[in-house]
Amino acid sequence: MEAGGGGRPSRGAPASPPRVLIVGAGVAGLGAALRLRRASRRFADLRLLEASGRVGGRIRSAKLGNKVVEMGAHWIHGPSRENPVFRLAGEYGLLDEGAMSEENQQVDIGGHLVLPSVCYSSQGQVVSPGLLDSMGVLFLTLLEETRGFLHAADVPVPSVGEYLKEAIAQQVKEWSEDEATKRLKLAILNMYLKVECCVSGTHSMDLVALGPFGEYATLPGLDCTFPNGYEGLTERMRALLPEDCVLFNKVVTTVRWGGSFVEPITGRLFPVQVECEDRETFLADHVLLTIPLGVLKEQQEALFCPPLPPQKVAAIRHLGFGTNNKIFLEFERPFWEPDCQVVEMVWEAESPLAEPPADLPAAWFQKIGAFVVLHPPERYGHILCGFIAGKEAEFMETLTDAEVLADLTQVFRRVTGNPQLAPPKNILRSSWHSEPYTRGSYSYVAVGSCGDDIDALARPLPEEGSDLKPSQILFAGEATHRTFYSTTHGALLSGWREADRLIHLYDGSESQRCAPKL
Ligand code: 6YU
Repeated sequence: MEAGGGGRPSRGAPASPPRVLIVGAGVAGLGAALRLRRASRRFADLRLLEASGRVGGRIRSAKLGNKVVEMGAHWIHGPSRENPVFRLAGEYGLLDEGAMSEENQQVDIGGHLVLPSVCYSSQGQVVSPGLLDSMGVLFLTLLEETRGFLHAADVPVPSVGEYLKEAIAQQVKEWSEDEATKRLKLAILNMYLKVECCVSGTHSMDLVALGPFGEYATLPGLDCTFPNGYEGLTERMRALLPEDCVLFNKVVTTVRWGGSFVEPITGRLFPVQVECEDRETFLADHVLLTIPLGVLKEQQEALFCPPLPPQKVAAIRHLGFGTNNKIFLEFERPFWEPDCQVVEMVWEAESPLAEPPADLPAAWFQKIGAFVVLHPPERYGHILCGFIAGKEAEFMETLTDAEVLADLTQVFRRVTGNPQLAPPKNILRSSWHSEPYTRGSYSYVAVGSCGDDIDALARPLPEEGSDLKPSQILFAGEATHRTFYSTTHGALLSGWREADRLIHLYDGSESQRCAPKL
């Protein structure tokens, strides 16, 4: 290997087309591949290396009995024209009429889906809808306030959680009800905090940075699902690529960059060499990495040679990547009403102003704030999907199905006050923390990091100002999108962004002429 050659690629037609490798065949990687191939014939020398045996990554549909459920991404958040996932799904004919309607696209929920619900307390009672609504409004009002610190010079406290707790403590002083009602109100607010942990994919909102929180952007449109599975999207994307374009079971273990690697057969020189677990190596002019932040956190030191520059390493360390898991439970008969779409649970001894239960084996299940009822019942039967975030979610992964089923049956019996309630007949769970090629669920801006870290993570290598060949390694994936991180549309847009970077690197005018449809 020699030192890397300098300069931008020449503007004239190169002797050989640039060779591009994309690592990871989630929606970011597939999106980038399609954009490159559609933009120009120049990018015909393109392959995806995928560690697992399937495309889709964190878009993963599965079967519970004969029903299709989502182990990863669930909704299109903000399904309207600006959302590229919505546009693609619509173009591929994957959504139902209701989701495609103009009316649906115009609803603006500000990122918070509110569905008809029932809320049970740990005392075995249904919580009054009035009390629940008033606490829901209070919680969302306080949460909205946190967005106001985006451009503030100073923040009163480092985290969203601390801000909410201080604001709640102030509210409590003004409450005039009896002690039992005050306790219940606090327990309800605590339930909303747990749900918010799932939304942000974090163990605690105390870990989520206050200042940058308002930078996450929402789009109009009432969140919708894929009737036949989210995976239809990524399967369709894959089908639009040449058959041999995606190589499966290729776990990339080393990315050597800034070099000069000779291809024996052609004598061509490449700046990057990628090595896989099976020892197979690939040479490339450009490698686009869409590896999840959880994997980068675990493996960045071993993965890159030479090591990543300090700013990139700091971004990987400081940004947050937490676990949000799902537990699907199928019941013979529902214990909820037909119009109910969410079953919430309030643990009366809990409060945002007190420490959460520390005994994971005894209380892990108390972290589940809500179960979504899969809708409509004609399609799903009677399935609840519980969301659980953080350390409790990671602990849940260590249990057996039978243990989870037994614990949750006890919970349902307790909250409904029906000791005879039949256990669920079927269970299916995600375990995103244990997944070797994900190591968690999605990213958030943690205390000690900010949007600039997202941009630092997204910047290609070598860094600007270097005289080495540019854009040898590019970075995409949900964690690299500054305003839509943690979503499928953020991931897709990040893939397109990096594809465009390469297109412009070679010939800006050609990419304009041959711009893809989307
Ligand atoms: C959304 C939703 N959603 C629930 C759960 C999860 C996620 N998301 P990928 O990981 O897909 O692809 C990388 C590939 O790389 C993969 O195939 C690997 O196998 C491969 N790879 C790894 N290492 C490798 C190696 N060494 N070599 C080769 N290959 C390697 N998003 O829009 N709606 O409802 C949800 C949800 C349980 C786990 C979600 C949702 C997140 C998306 O799934 C995710 O962003 C994208 O699929 C990622 O695509 P990718 O291509 O980047 O990576 C204020 C504020 C708050 C902020 N948050 C609010 C938004 C809330 C987000 N919503 C989440 C909610 C649910 C329920």
